[in-house]
Amino acid sequence: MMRFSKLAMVLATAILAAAPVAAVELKAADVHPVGYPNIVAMENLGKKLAAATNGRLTMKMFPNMVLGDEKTMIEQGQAGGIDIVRTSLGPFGPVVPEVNVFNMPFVFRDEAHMRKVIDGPIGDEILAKITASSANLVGLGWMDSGTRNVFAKKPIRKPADLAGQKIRMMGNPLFVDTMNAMGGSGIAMGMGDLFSALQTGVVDGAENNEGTYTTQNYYTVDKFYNLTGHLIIPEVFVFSKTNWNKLSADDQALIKKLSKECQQEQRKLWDAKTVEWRAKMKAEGVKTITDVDKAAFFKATQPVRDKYGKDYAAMIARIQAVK
Ligand code: BDP
Repeated sequence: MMRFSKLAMVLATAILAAAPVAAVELKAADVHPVGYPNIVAMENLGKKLAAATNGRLTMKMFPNMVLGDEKTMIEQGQAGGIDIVRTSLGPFGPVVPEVNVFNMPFVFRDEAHMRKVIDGPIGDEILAKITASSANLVGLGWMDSGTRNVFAKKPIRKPADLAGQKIRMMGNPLFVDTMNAMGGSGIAMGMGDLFSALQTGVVDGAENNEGTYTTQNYYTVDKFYNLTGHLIIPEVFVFSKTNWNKLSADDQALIKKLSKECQQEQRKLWDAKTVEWRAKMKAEGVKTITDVDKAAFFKATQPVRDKYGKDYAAMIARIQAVK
C-alpha cells in the first residue's frame, strides 16, 4: 500500500511537471487599420513576446475600432477587458490630467523635439505618473503621431479663415478651447463618427496628421490640408493594471523591455509611411497649404497655454529646455 502511494506521488509530480503552463493571449486594441505603423509595431512586440516565452504569452490585435473608439478602449483597459490599449494622449487627458502637458498647443517645437522628450527622463516620468495615478493602467511606451494640421474644404492660412468653421477635435476640453482660440468652432467627437460628420456637413473639417487623414479617407471630402502644426501629440500604450498584476515579475520586465523597442521601431515605420502618405495626397489632388501664418496661431492660442499650462509650468519649462 505504502509502495503504491509513493508511486502515485511520483507519477502525479511527473504529470504536473509535463503539463504546459497556462498560455495567455493578450488583447491589444487600436483604432487604426492593419498596416498602420502603430499596429505593425505592436504586432511585432507580440511576435517577440511569443518567441521569448515559447508561445506562453501571445497577443491578438483588434484593429479598426472593432473594440470601440479610444474613450471606450481606455475604459475597457481600466476594467481589464483589454490588456494593451494604444491611444492618442488626447482622449487620455480627461483620465490622467498630468498627460495634458503634452496636449498643449505648440508645446513642442517640432517632431524631433517631441521625440527627444518622450525618449528622455520626462517621457519616463509621465509614464510613471500614468502608472501611479488612480486610472488602473500601467504606462508602457510612446509612439510618434506626427503633427496635426487642420483640413477643410477651403484654405486656412490665418485665424480669420477659420471663422464659422466647425472643426472636429478629439474628446478633451483642452482641444475645443484650442480650436475656439484658433478662430474656429471646436466640436468634440470620437474618430468613429467623423467621416459621416464630414460628409453630411455636421462639421466642416478636422485636424490630424497625414496618416490618419489619408487612411481614414478624409481627403475624399476635405481637399485642403493646411499646415497649421498646432498640435504634436505623442501616442501612448498602456496595460490594464488588473491584468498586469497577474503577470510574473519576469514577464512584466520582458514586456517593459519590448515596449522600449516598440517605441523605437514604430518611429522608423512612421517615417517610411509618412513618405507614402504624402505621395498619396499629391496623387489624389490634395492641396497642401504651406504659407500658413503659424505665428498668428501661436499667438491666438496663448490663452489656452495660460489656462491649462499654469498647473504644469515647471514641466513646460523643462520640456522647452530640451534641445
Ligand atoms: C490619430 C491618432 C488616434 C486618434 C485620432 C483622432 O493616432 O489615436 O484617435 O488621431 O483624431 O492621429 O481621434
